[in-house]
Amino acid sequence: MSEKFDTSQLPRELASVFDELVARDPHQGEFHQAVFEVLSTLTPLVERKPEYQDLAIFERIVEPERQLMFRVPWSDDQGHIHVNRGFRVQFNSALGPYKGGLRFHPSVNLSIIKFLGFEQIFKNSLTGLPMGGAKGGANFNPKGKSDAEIMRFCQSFMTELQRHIGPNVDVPAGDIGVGGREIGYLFGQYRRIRNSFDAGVLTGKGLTWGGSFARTEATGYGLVYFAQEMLRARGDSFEGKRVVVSGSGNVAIYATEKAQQLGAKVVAVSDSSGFVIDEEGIDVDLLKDVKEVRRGRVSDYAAERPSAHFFSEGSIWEVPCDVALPCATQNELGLEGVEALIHNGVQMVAEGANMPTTPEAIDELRRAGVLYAPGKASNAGGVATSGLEMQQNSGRTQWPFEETDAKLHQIMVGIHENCLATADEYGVPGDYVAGANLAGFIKVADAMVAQGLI
Ligand code: NDP
Ligand code: 2IT
Repeated sequence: MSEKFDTSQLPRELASVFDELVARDPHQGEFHQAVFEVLSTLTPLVERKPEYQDLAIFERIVEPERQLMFRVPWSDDQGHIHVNRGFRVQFNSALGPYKGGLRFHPSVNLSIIKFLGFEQIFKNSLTGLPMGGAKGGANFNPKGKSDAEIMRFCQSFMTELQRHIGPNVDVPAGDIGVGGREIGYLFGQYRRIRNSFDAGVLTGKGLTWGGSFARTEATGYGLVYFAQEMLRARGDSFEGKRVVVSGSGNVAIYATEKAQQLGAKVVAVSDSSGFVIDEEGIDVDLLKDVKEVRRGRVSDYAAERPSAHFFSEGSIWEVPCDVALPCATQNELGLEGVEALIHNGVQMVAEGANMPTTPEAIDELRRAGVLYAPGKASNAGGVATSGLEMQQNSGRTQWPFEETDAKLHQIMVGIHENCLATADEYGVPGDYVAGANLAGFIKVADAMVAQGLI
């Protein structure tokens, strides 16, 4: 996979960092992709920040501080024993305790957890809150499992993970396949083993036991707040826009809700079995009931909504729209998808998922002049509100929804400004990718310089 990255476009110093990384871990394609994307925007730092090279900051920052892999044995409802592999990659703690989600999905492997952990470092830096970067999870498939099986899996996972986390050490949260139910089971087991109500050890908790208002909504709302700023910077708004949202999980549902509150019409959502077109606009209450309460499929939504049609063939990106919000998973939007979007006149692509757009597809968006927001900036609202949950836990308090949502909004406006100001400062005005990477990176790198060789 690494052959597809053209290191000749990097300065020699950064190319050698990348080549050595690929040689060390040749099979980690997703991780290579995430690192290459960041390095390819850092060229100006080679000259402007000679101390980074002298102190091997580039070499150090691409190597996780600690990588944990562990056995997760559990028994199903029939008493059969299964074994999964658990992961926690504690990538960088220069700015604060490690922080980042847990993903339960059959595709999870070390490459995916490393790419997510690497992205998380710079995303967390952009939020302005004191959080390092980490990610974890397991190659466990929650689909079709009973609540009791999910609970036993979470308990077994936490029995090992609890040795490695804590409110000042590492603070996991949700990601794909890990939502409020799983955080509940994980927190219960942590509390039991440690005999300690450390509310700040996990975020995304329930509202009566240390959770924050607006955390459930935060990633989707934050994405739309960021996209709204991009439109506003061009004298435009969401009013009257046709929007396509991929996925139908936590991020997709609340991106849909906020976009529609701002006057847009979301005409399509999806899951791994297909997509739904609803020309009346997605009925968010029905979607929440199908996905959050009944744990159903988007085909169930279509079956209950007269204006909706389900398609198991074709691509959601062929649905004409002004704004596309990929909110499912990595590399879900490739060159073909982007070509279809551009052909249909898309104005903006803003990422809710982590690394959903392939490098070729990003190049094509750039070539066509389509506004593009990279996930590490535009989906930072989730972890930012996790940071707000940690603040509330430290203060043994809980803020009202409106107050927390207003802070989230302010953070997203701030990230947008920071991306644009940094892009200007480095001579690439309007380039959100370079702005996000440079702003996120410099803060972490400067903290590493200040803290010495560790
Ligand atoms: P959920 O598990 O709630 O939903 C995931 C959605 O994406 C589902 O509709 C799922 O469909 C679909 N999906 C997942 N994997 C695939 C795949 N391989 N192919 C096709 N569809 C897929 O996860 P979230 O909404 O929390 O996460 C979505 C994305 O947003 C991820 O990239 C995550 O890393 C990112 N993110 C999440 C944050 C959060 O706070 N939750 C914060 C920032 C980013 P199906 O049910 O069929 O699998
Ligand atoms: O990718 C992400 O930023 C998340 N899954 C949220 C992490 C968190 O700690 O809230």
